[in-house]
Amino acid sequence: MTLLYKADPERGKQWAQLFAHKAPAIPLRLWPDIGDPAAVRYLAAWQPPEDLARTLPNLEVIFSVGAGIDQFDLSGVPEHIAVVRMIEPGIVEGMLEYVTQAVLTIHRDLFDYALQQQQRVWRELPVRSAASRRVGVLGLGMLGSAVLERLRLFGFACAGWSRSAHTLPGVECYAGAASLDAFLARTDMLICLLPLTSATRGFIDAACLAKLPRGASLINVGRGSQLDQQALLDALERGHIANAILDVTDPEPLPPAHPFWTHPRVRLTPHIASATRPETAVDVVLDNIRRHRDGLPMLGQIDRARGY
Ligand code: NDP
Ligand code: OXD
Repeated sequence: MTLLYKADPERGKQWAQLFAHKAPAIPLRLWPDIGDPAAVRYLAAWQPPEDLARTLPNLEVIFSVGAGIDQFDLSGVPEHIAVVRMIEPGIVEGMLEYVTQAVLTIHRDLFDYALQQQQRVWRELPVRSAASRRVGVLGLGMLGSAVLERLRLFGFACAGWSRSAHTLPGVECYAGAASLDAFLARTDMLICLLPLTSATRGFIDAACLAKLPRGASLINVGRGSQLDQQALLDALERGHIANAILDVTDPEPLPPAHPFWTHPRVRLTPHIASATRPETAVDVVLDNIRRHRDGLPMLGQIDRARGY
């Protein structure tokens, strides 16, 4: 009953130490040292090996080492293999830090102050209350709902949009395509925390951006291909969108000549908003292995038809 780890090798060493300590009965192997392929029942991976069914003939479960599973080509994963995304407190904490700093950067006018600094200008801008800023989160799952819970504490006017109906204290919840326009029309800071699926690819396009109020800002921490990057550039050019903070792009990294690199109203980070923390992720994977052995549902098992 081996677990094979195939992701960042440095973190793999931490996984191996944690497994040896917490679950010595479950052998953990680090890719590419797979040992007996027939013994591998569990795979923890960012990218599964090619030709999965032949490489690991007795595989039962793939655990994504990230919250997203869009990096897997599910057509190459046989139906009987369960796919589980990462639901663990460490990844939530990282996202709370990232989105909070992004929202506060925009709220406290740090884009404008950076431009003023370049020109050696010392000028106060009027300080607005958090309550006067309307934050809107696309996606009310593990991350979107946690982000809204945190942003509420600052007093922002919070709303979220998702596929199915949700109720979150102090958050205006919108659900489904019919309510999207109303959600966008009341949103000054749009934060994308949708999973990448066929329904969300290219979701933030020219039409979507046009429905935001003039002067709105965008924070994309979902996936790069959810955003039409040219549409964002056009909207920034027209001043319809004021600022964008992008942790994800398409491709990653962007080519050196891409205008985002030098755009004064765009801040880029290299897909670091959050990452699984081995010390908390291993507990979640071990719990799911126990559940799987006991025939219980695993936490985070994805619905292949929905794509997340
Ligand atoms: P969840 O699966 O917990 O939540 C997804 C949410 O999106 C749900 O509320 C779901 O609606 C909603 N949703 C999905 N499809 C649609 C749709 N077509 N229309 C409307 N709403 C939709 O995901 P997480 O919160 O765990 O993670 C979200 C994403 O964040 C990940 O998939 C990943 O891409 C990204 N991420 C980025 C990181 C980074 O470092 N930049 C780090 C970690 C994650 P419903 O509730 O109705 O099902
Ligand atoms: C994830 C990511 O999905 O790091 O976890 O993007």
